Amino acid sequence: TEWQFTLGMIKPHAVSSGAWSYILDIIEKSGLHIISRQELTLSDDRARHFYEEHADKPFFLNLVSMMTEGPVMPLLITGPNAIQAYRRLMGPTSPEGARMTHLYSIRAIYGVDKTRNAVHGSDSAESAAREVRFFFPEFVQKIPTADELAEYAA
Ligand code: YYY
Ligand code: MG
Repeated sequence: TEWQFTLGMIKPHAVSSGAWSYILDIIEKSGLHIISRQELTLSDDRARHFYEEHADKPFFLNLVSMMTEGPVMPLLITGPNAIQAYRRLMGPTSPEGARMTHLYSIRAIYGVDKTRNAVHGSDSAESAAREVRFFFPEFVQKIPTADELAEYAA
């Protein structure tokens, strides 16, 4: 196992409904740590940039308009294997599918449909690095690696 950082994000419908607070509790209860969080409204440009890998998909415009309809809550999450652990905790993209197979996942509980699926999570080390920098740039630069901290260990 490796200590990792990943980017989570609570989507607008789950911020405005108040589900966000239950979602934070689930993430912490799973053993992951939320070490920073923000609440902000994405501009159209910034939402397009964040989801640029999906620019050619048929759902792109719908996705961008959903992501800009109200405040989102980006989360800086850490823990052992945090990238995969948080993806598993989120559950599959479709909440309907999640309710069939991953009953206690965040998307099964708080997802509404394929677009309003409550949360985002980075899907690889590369996307985690990019997406963490997207929302938490100045802060993350200063975090020592496990190797850098080793000399202080008991
Ligand atoms: O990584 P994940 O969020 O589980 O799914 P992606 O396939 O990367 O799609 C990103 C995002 O796009 C998804 O969370 C909702 C939206 N979306 C959609 O609105 N309709 C689809 N058919 C597929 C994805
Ligand atoms: Mg994805």
